[in-house]
Amino acid sequence: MSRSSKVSITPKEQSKFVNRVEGLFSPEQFKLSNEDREHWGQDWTRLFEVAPLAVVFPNCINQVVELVRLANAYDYKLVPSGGRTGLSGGCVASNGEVVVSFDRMNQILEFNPVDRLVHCQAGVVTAQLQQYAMEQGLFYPVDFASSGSSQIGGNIATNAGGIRVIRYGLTRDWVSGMTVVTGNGEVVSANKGLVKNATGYDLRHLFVGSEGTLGFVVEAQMKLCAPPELQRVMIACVSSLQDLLSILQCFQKTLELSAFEFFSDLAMSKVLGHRGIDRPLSTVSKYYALLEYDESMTEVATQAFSVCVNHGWITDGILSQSISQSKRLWEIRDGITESIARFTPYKNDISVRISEVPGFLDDVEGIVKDHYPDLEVCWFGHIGDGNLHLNILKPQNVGISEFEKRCRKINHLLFERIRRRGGSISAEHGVGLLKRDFLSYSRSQSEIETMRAIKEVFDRNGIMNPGKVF
Ligand code: 2HG
Ligand code: ZN
Repeated sequence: MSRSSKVSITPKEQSKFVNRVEGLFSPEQFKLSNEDREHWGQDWTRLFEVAPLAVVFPNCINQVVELVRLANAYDYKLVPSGGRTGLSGGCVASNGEVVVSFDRMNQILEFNPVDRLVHCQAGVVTAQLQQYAMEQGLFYPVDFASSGSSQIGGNIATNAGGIRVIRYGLTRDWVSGMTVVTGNGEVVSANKGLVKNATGYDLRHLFVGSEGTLGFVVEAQMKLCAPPELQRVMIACVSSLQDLLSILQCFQKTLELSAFEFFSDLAMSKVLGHRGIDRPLSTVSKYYALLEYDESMTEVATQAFSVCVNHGWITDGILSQSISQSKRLWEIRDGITESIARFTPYKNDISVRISEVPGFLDDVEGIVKDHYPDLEVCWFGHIGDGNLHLNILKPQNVGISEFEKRCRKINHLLFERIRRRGGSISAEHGVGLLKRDFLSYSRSQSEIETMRAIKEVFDRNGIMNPGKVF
């Protein structure tokens, strides 16, 4: 287990569970070993104890329904498990829960070229959908570093964002319909792929981002769009965080960006070291911005680049000349999470309105200087969406609990600033376990009570991913 667990799972409890599921699932559809429970019972966070009772692999909607019924009857708590690439403990099972893995519900069921809709099971991997879209001459634009493992069900459950939100929006914008098995064991088909549907509450949007606390997404109809033209990638050297928004505005005046990302030199150095790659440009800068746009806009982009240089906002830069060079430049941004994973980072995934970004970066910079002077702090994020990822790296000689305690203390200061600016304590990773105790910084008491009331409607016995979000 990644952290020694206080919850002990006895073989007796496990065999009782096996007796109850035996008629519903074949023996290869559940796993009980320590190794398997550890593997499927956690996400990419390494801060929590992992102690599920068992892991179950349903292969159809009916089996999910049966499992939910069984859980209601015997008070088993269920934790969904997709690609397990989450970063807030949203699918960590630390309390004897049954993990429900969607690995075997990984089929693309149907494609309708007129509707441009792909009907798929929850366990379809993001890259699989992207590849399938390409084979149809179309495009699935939601993309992130974890697209090779993350699953559509998990993306929906967390309303995953990623690197192209600035142009294409979030997962929410690409879900045209979905089927959910609620905590009460009912099968809900929300919206059914309609473009227009004005028949009351759109339950689809309630399930998006609900982190499996209301029900488990089992199928979805995902929209595709026309592919963009070839993209160009630029990395620009930026000396001050405050200049980032000026650069963004300058480029956006004349062209549409597909991505506007930033990262610090520390973030870049970690990737270069971890992957053994060379610096893309000789100039060393405190920060870098990565911009992506249509190739036909190269001249316009070069003009915007010159304007930024003249203002002193950009000091140097590199522009990709080929597809492979674009990939190499993206590799630096995409490789950050993986490269810092061994430092057990404490993650902050925070956001404000774009217009608030400069003041907000000032706030965060001040807090980091005052409270983390002795720690490595890795800055990066989707600053074009107002979303900052702040990773505090754990020094080797400090224990996880002590480190976490310290980070949580400082969270209060950080989150108070976010509250004052009307921002969010979780922009895209979700609340999960990591941000649960801080929810009130972003949501009012009455909002939280409303969410609890909604949970009761769909999950009257509280069996779906309990302890997550609130
Ligand atoms: C990204 O933008 C992901 O790469 C992960 O949201 C961010 O590791 C993180 O903090
Ligand atoms: Zn991100």
